Amino acid sequence: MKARRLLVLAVLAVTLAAAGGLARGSGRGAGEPSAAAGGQGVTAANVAAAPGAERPGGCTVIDRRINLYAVELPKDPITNQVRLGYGLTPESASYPGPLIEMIEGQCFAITLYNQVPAATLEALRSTANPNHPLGVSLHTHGVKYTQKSDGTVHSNSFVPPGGSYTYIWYAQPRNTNTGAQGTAGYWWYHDHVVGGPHGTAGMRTGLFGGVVVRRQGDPRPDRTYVLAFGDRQTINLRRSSEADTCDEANPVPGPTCVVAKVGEKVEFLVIGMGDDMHTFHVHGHSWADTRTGVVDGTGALANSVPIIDNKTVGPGDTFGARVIAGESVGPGHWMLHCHMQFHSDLGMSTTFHVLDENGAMTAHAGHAPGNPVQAAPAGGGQAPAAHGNHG
Ligand SMILES: [Cu+2]
Repeated sequence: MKARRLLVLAVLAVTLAAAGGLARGSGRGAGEPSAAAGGQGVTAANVAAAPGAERPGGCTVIDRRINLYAVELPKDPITNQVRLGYGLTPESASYPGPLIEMIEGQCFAITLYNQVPAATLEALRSTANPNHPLGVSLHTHGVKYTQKSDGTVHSNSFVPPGGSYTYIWYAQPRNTNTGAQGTAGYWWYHDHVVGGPHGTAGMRTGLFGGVVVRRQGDPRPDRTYVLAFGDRQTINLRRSSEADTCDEANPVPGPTCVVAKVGEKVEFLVIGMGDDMHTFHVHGHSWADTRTGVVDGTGALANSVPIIDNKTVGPGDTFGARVIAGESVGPGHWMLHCHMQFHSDLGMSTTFHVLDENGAMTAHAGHAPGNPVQAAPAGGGQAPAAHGNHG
């Protein structure tokens, strides 16, 4: 119990550090912390009052209640396409949406509010599905949920314009007695309703985000970045310089600014989205091809784990890659890209900016020297929406 209490305190500390770091930012950064992520000790009565709530077997306590808002964002500045996003508040909505982090054994109640205008949803509706209802939803991978939390039209678990609906996710733990494999892993959530019965238009316009389920005792990273490799050679729906908007004087971690200080443990949650195959490759860094992205232990099994720096990601796939920023190779501007050459040539590339130990950003070769900047605080990137404190 003591160890668990320490873990909870450590998790809380990381969350607070992340909150401090992101508060410096523009407010559009993913994982903008919010009081909405609090609200522990939700009673059964509270949850039962929200439409849609129904618990999967084994979920005896709601550990955390989260409000999530689906909103329309400004159009893409390059393509002028409609953009939607999920946020812990309407103001902080982004694509990808906030990272949702769970620990095995936890059960979350997530209430989704649909604030996307009906006219926008109508314009996104596929002409092949003229009678498809207007709405948004929250569909997830990896964790346990009942039909009522499927986030689909046929199960009537979607949210019409102006409405709300509560989804319940259970990070079922591994149980060697029953054979349950557990739910620890790297997953994603997304809309399954906008445009048609598969939510294709919802994902294409920005309704997606990452889910991490950790097992008790899993090593924790200092930062997590969610990177969705998608259609039209995009990373998080952006290409080339749009996918890397780091301000050299003040890099603010977020969906378009992948930054860490040398020595920090950085976790990438990679998502395959859309119709194409991709590969995830980062220069100067490698990771263990395991469930957590790190090697645990020193035995024969640990010694046989492959270390890789390039991994295939197909539609719907997700995995985690854990690296130590700049370890042995130093700070710098490390390319991070799809290794299908025509994809990278067309802009499926961004940069992993590794700051030095003082938090200074090294200049790109050929550029003027960068200004020293404040150390990006640990826990930046995507701050978990909620985690720890399994009650
Ligand atoms: Cu690709």
